Amino acid sequence: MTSINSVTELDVEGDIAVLTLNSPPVNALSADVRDGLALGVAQAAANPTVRALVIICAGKTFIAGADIAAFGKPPKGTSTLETLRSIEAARMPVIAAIHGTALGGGFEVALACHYRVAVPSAKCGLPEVKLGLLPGAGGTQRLPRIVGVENALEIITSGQQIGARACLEKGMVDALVDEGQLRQGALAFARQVLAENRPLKKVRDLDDKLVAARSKPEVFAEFRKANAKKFRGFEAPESIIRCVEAAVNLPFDEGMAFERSLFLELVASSQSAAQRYVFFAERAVWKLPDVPDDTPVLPAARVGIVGAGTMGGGIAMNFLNIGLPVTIVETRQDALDRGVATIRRNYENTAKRGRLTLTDVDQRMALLTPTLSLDALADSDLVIEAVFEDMAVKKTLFARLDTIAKPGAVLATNTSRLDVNEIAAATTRPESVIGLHFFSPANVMRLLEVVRGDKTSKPVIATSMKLARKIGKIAALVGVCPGFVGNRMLAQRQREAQQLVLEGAMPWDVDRVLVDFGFPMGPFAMSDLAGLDLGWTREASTGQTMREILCELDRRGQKTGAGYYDYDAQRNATPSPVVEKLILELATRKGITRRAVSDAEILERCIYPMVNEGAKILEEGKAIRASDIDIVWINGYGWPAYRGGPMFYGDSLGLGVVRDKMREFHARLGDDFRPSNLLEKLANEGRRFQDPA
Ligand code: 3H9
Repeated sequence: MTSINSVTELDVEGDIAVLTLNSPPVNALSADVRDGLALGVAQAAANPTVRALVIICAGKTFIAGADIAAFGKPPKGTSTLETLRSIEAARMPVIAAIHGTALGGGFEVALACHYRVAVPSAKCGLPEVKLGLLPGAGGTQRLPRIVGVENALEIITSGQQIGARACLEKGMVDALVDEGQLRQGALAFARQVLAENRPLKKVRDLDDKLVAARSKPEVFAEFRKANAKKFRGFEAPESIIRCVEAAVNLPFDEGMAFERSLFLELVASSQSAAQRYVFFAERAVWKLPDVPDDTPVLPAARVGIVGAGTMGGGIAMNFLNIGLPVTIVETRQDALDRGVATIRRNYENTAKRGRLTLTDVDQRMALLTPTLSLDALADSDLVIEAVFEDMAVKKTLFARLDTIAKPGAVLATNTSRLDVNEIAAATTRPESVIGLHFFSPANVMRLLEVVRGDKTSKPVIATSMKLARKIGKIAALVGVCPGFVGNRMLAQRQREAQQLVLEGAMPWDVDRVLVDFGFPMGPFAMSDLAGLDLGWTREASTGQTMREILCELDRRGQKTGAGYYDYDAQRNATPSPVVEKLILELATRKGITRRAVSDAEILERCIYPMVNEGAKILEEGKAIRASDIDIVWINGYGWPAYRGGPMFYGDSLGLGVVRDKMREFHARLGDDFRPSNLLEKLANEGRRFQDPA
């Protein structure tokens, strides 16, 4: 065994050399790893007895890609492209031996090898698109030469990880070897290559899979059209498509140069900076400064849910999906039956789309116990309340749960805005009470706000976070305040959207500006979708807001065919002249002289107060870090990932810019716009939310 450098070793078995990389946690392509690879290949080639080389990784995975933290820093060591060139040009067959995940630059290393073998549990993919990048080490040029243009476009623009068996079918790996026997399997494969005198298979020389697209250039136009909605706003997918076009139309080296130039553009883009930030933010949320990793967790094998409405049913599905038994309680048989039927229908729809078998559906439904008796929750480890948003109702329920639930059970409320401390105080065990704020539809939306009360115990927090991860959510731990993080900031945007409409904009102006910014939907279209009458009653209606006026006219949103917009039978929206007239009347009644409101003002008025509110949330310690707030907004409210979340957006504008605009609005429009202390402080110091405190 020879040590090549601090992260690579070379050893020789007979006439085959094995180069082992060992750079935890994921063997990312750091300067040391690249140097080690290039030197190792050279050293193996210089040994006259060596006739083949296996590249393998220690630890839990093959190379998981470029070192994401190193982008934008001065380059060091052998470049990735030089490293790959040295592998491909080696005098003997080089075989990549893959376990774990060969991703991005890691899979590109494997593609530069002459052969690839993998264990069945391995996965390969080019996920750069998720970082606002494209595969910049030949992935866009080599992959289409193996899997064809249509497959390559799909794989690279989705960034999906592909299981080893599917990789074998597509030709992305050449052979599977037994699980746990990667080294031996790769060595046996190498011996076979030598025995059969197989050629050095260089992917760059393949052409047959490209020919079809050369005579059918419309493939690209069709792909763009089919994915226009999915790619809207993102820069990387279009660059990827152009690179794959280049693979088809240019000689390999020119295609590589083209890929390089587009890759460098993306690395320097604000979108990629934002998406790389989000990558680390998604991992930071799990790190809780005062709840260390070794905090004991409580059992969570049996789940109880109170309320079989849309929320309760959706929440139940999360646990059924991972095989946990769920007892679901309602007060009336018809409501219970309806809830259970909805869960079954949701699963059956998934089965119709081929993503579950009917046996899976039956297995999941068999785990569900519907009941009208709260007492049935006596053996639940975790009880989640998903009943009507009413403090008195919730307190009564928690007082009862206190007498029913077993000692140590976690008692969670799914409230989206009520005081978790007050709910906890209705029990004799506030340390067991926590908020688990799921977003609707709860079986689909990735975000979970985990709301810690003043007395919530650390094991209860640790258990909730762990369970969140298990059901595939991304969780942010937040503190108790009205609306928590997400809805508290949303209230700022909603208030301004309403106000702007009275001052001079129309709902469709506000929606257009926010959709152009990157949200999937504007606030008024969103309200129409959710239903304007949520929480509205005719008796309490005062006719003083647009929402009340519309509800009084039975314009309650999409479901009634009219809300802020008019809807046709297919629910296509058009701006409503009726609403326009009502807005003008309301403004007159309120003594507001309408004026032209610019798109820039709409954006600033809707977004900057959110950034300011986020700063208050941080100041009050209701979120652990700015990036947790960004995670909430990206995963719960459709904030475009390529803008990194509201706090990152504030940082990228410059907090001085946000603060100055808030001051200007404050002077003109009043106290809602007073810059927070933290915003003032960071702006004065020229610092950012994301800088360490
Ligand atoms: C690229 O390759 C560009 C090339 O085309 C062009 C080159 C010229 N870099 O996720 P985990 C850290 S772009 C740096 O919790 P898991 C991660 O932050 C790259 N750090 O584990 C975490 O650190 P900490 C394309 C990385 O088991 C720790 O490793 N590749 C990188 O759930 C564990 O990570 C990708 O986009 C990295 N590349 O999942 C793959 N990867 O403990 C990105 C991870 O301090 N990585 N870390 O929080 C992944 O998808 C997952 O990490 C992986 C493991 C599936 C590998």
